[in-house]
Amino acid sequence: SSAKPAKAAATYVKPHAATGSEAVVELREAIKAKLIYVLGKTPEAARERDWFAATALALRDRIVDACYGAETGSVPDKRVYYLSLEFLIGRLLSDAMNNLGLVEATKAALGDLGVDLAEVEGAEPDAALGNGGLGRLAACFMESMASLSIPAIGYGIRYDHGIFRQSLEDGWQREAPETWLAEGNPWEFPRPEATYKIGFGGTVTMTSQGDHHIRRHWHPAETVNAVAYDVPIVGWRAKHVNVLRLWKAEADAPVELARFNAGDHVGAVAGRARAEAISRVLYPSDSSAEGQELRLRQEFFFTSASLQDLVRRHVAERGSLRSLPDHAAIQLNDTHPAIAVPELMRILMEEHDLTWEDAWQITTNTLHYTNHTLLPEALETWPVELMERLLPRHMQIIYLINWLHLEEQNKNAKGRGPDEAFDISAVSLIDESHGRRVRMGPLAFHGSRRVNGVSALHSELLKSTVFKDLHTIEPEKIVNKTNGITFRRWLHNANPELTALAVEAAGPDVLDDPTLLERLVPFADDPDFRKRYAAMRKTRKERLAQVVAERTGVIVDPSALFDVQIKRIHEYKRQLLNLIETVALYQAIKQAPNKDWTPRVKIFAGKAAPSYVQAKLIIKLAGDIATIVNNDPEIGDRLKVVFLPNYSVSLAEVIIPAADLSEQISTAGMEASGTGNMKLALNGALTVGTLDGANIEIKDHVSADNIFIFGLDAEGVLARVKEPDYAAKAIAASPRLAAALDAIGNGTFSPDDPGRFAPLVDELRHGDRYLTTVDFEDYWRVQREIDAAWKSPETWWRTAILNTARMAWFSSDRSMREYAEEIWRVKVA
Ligand code: NBG
Repeated sequence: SSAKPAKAAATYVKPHAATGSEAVVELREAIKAKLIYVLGKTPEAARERDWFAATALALRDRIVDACYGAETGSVPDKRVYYLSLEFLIGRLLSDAMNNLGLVEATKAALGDLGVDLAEVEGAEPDAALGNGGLGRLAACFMESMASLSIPAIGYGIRYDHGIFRQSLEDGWQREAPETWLAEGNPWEFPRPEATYKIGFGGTVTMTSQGDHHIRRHWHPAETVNAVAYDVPIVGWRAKHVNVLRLWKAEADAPVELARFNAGDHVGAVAGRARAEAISRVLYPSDSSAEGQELRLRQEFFFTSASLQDLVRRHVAERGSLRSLPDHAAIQLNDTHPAIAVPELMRILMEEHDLTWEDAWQITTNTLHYTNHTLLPEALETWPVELMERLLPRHMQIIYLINWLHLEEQNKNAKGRGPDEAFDISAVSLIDESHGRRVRMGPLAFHGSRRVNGVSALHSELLKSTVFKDLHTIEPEKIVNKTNGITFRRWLHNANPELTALAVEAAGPDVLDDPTLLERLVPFADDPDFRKRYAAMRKTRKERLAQVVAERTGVIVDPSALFDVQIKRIHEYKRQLLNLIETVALYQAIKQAPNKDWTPRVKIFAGKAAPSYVQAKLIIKLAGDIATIVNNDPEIGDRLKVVFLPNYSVSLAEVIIPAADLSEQISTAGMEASGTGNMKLALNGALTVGTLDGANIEIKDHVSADNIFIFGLDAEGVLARVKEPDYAAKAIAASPRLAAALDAIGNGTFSPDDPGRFAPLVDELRHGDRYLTTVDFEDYWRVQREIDAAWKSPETWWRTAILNTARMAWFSSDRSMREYAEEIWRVKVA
């Protein structure tokens, strides 16, 4: 794992006689050659990190071969461009080996060299260029597009530092910079020839073109270079390779020589530092807009570079930009690249002489926008003043887009009935009520051909809440595209034991067509299969128990129910609900220690945004509860609580196959989709969840008998928040809840600082925006139902198998097919 210290000593032992097929021999020699000639190391001196780089380079050659094998030189009819500020791809070695069909060969080749593949895999740092679900979704989509042979380029930022490294210091989250590039990245190809100038600030001039035609031209005060780095993404069975193109920011002049020569050695590189800051760090906020100038610079930087790149490619291949919508579909992943609307307009008008009307028609037929949240604090808006200073030309274009849009609405208003009428300010792209701000969601909506939500419920809520009025104007624009996950990573690679069982029961074609997982359904009633499914889980739980012991020192019993909640820490995701239930359970066990309790291990992992005070306090609470509960001799193995630090894609790959229970307990209406819910259910964890996001569709697929649903639904939430004192009433009605809150609030878990958790408890008693108190009793009820279910293993494992068998629809291949057919109009073979 990435958290493991690199071993200084060589693990190399003298190679024994080579065995195996030609592929193994070839691969072995290739890896050795990379080690010696590219890395300049002898096998004796090589560390695991060196073996990793050598292996990656050898496999990358084969990916390149697959590239050229496929469609040499042919121009695809239509390309997809996926613009995302985040790509949480994690490690790439197992992906590459698996998709190239070289897992066994690589293992044998390294074995011949006396090197252990698992150790080499552990030496790869996670490419953690994302915060959570949004970034991981982009990574799953890239893999699926390659597997479906959809010609696509992903565009993002090559951050020097991805999501911060989380450690716990006395239970408090500490953040340290993440350094995935410290030893270089063997997967990437630097492309200095693909460099674009990105402007900021400056002025706009006008020139008259006769016929009262005025042309405007932007003269930026400052330019930064965007330099391309390409990471090839190989699809399943190496039939197709796509590229993830990440932009690095560089200064025009690395050093101002005149200043340097005048003795100002620091000032001479200040411009360089300012330019390079743009791709320095990933903003660590998930579900809240930071509103900082550097963030807007990042957004414009990568959007402009990507648009310039794809426009140049289109012109080279097709000549006229008028056909752009026929050959390019651009997907905006959330509003982070929404500045693409005015930037594409500017490029088309200023650099390619198109009229406003033509440019608008091309723009709005090429762009598409995915919304990923309804939380008001996460909806991006930028102060007009900042936009005018940083992007003066874009601000003018936005004003004109808005003016034309509002004119149109004023015209249409005359024909509208009273029930269709709306306040014109509701559809304006400029918010005038909180200081003047540009609303990026409405801008992306208005500039796109299609807008999608990420689960059925979420897409419906888009229509009735954030985009209610824009939806009335264009009722065809919003469509749903429920999220998915790539089964290659989250089943085949993360859980080879379960994959083997699936292949045995459903046949090897299940690797190509996950819908064949349905063939597992009859096996749910086969006692022998159930036993082996349970054994698979046991193996994975033993492995997780080992990791838990290594990283937290807590010893857990693999025969206990492993109950996991792994995701970003956020109040709406309600880790606090789970922790309050943990306290109530602890109190109940203490009151009746001799009752036949179902032994549980509650496992938490997730990062909090560094500025999110309540979320960090929730992490501390988990740690403090763990300390008391885990050390209480009266409790023993009946209950253990674990917070695993530094949650990451590779840690998820260890936890998910080991989970018995998946906590998906957000306040209904607030989790746009969730994707961890899909990974866990696919691996056979039973879900305890609210009717929120994709949980609803998971329930529809696995059937209501095979999932534990509790709490208010989205409508219920909307109704309840209108009732006065709903939290006080809920607490008064539940002595169990009241007692748990008292314990947390009075210092039972924080004797060193009894008032520590008052801010959490006070918020629940007096506000409770996330209805934690309201859902508590039903959550407690369903958890006891789960305790009882665990006691009948036949039913439990039957249910688990049915979950795996019925999750095929949540493959991101299905999502990508739907996008291709219904949004991008790209044919999929
Ligand atoms: C997140 C949602 C998740 C969803 C992912 C991927 C943001 C802004 N949104 O529910 O919270 O699964 O996006 O769509 O990160």
